[in-house]
Parts: sequence; structure tokens; C-alpha cells
Amino acid sequence: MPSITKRTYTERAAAHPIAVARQLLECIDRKKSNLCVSVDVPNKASLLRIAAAAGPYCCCIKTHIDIVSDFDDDLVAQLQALAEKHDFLIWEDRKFADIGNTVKLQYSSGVYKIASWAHITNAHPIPGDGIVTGLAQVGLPLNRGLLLLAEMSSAGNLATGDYTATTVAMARRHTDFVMGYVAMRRVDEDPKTAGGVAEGEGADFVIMTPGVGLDTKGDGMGQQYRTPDEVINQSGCDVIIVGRGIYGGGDGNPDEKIVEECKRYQQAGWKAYEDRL
Ligand code: 5BU
Repeated sequence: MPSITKRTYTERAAAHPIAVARQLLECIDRKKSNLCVSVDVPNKASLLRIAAAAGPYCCCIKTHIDIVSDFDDDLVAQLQALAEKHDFLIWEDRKFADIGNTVKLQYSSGVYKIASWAHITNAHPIPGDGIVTGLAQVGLPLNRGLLLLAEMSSAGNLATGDYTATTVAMARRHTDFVMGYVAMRRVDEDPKTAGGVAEGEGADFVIMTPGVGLDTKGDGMGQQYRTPDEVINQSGCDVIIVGRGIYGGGDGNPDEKIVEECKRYQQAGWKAYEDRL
């Protein structure tokens, strides 16, 4: 089998065992967009406005729902309607990090009921396999997908070396629910972290990568930015995640600026993918 980086998103979609991964990979190809827009704003109106402006240009909108001061169930209903209208998936970047029983409750219950609306969520592997089995009990019946944090984008983070390799091994034990990683490179095909599995022979994991920016290298709080070409073409990741580079911080750029930046990142991400193939 060719290395995953040499397969098209469509080829990968056709062969993927997880429904939501198929949905994402098909959406990427349909829209020619491997752009995920991260919308980290503190109120409902801004979140919905930015999602509406960015929706046509991205495959995924990523939320931090606990940032929103005036959260209510209607926000979720409206976000889901936008996802339908503009054809994108919703990823709640919850970064679960507790034992299976606790994350199961955090995922299904409380104010946010994340599993009821987020196609994708993510978890730190630090508690061990139980975090995946706990989340899977809630997510599998709903056809949700999980990303494991194999690496992070911030300076000095501890998710490196053996930690990353152990995360890849953990993901391979749960290929019915773990659809991919947050990582900075193709960790499942890098000899240092692939655990002896040859290139092109392992399960297909979607690698979604934050820390993407065309204009700056950092944010003064540890974030480190790379370009879409560095992420998709040179490092073999699958989806670029762009937040402030598009919405601009605070309550967000005006719509026209959001659209302009979305187009710029969408084009750069797609060119990097074509160059890699
Ligand atoms: P930015 O505005 O493009 O820097 O936002 C990046 C987003 O990605 C933000 O929501 C972070 O919480 C998220 N993120 C990250 O930046 N780095 C990581 O390693 C992980 C998530 Br995991």
C-alpha cells in the first residue's frame, strides 16, 4: 500500500472503517478544503456569525464551547443548522483527560451534552485506554469519532517521543472509534513513533493540526505557528486548524475579512495537499 500521504482524501474515505472519518474525508474532497476553522470567541452571536461566514470554505468548525458566556441549547441547534447548510462537521475541542467513568459523564451529560451535537471530540491519552473505552460507550452508538492528542503545538509541551509512540499504539487498539490524532506530523508513519509498523501498512488515521498561521510565528503565550505547506506537504498532516489567523481574536474580524482569510488558507491548504500527492 502507498504511504497515506500519497493517497487522495477520496481513496481514503472509500476505505475508512469509521463513518464520521468517511464523512470528513468526503467533505474535504467535495469542498476542496482541508481547513478547519477554530472559533474561540466568548459569546453566542459571534460564534454563530463567524461559523456562518467561514462555513462555506471549511470542512470543520472547531469549538471550545465552555468559553461561551451565554451558551444555551439554541446555540447548538443553530450551529447544527449551519453545519447542514454549509456542509461542515463540528469538533468540540474538549480535551478530555480523566478516567473512563468520569469522561463518559462529561461527554454525555452536564450543561453541554457534547456527544449529542459534536461529530468529533478529542482526548489526552494520559489516563490510559480507559479514557477511550469510556468515551466510546457514549460516542459509538451515536457514530461519533475521537482524536487522541499525540502531540501539541505549544512550546515545551510534554507530548513527545515515547509518549507520542504510546499514543499511536493506543489508537491502534481502538480503530472502531479513534479516527485520528492531533499531531504535528505523520506520527503513525514516522519510524520513531510508528512502533515498527511499516509506512502504508497501518490503519488510516486523520491527522488534524493546530498552530497554523501565514502571518505570525507565535502569540507570546507558547503557541507556535507553521504554514499550511509545512503542515500538509512537508509534515504529512491532513487538516489545518486555523483560529486567530482567520477570525482575528476578540469577538472576531468583520465577515469580509473572515471570508478573505478563509479563502487564503483554503487555497494554501489545498495547494499543499496537491503538491504532496
Ligand atoms: P489559534 O488561534 O490558531 O492559535 O488557535 C488554535 C486552536 O487550536 C485553539 O483552539 C487551541 O485550543 C487549539 N489547539 C492548539 O492550538 N494546540 C494544540 O496542541 C491543541 C489544540 Br491539542
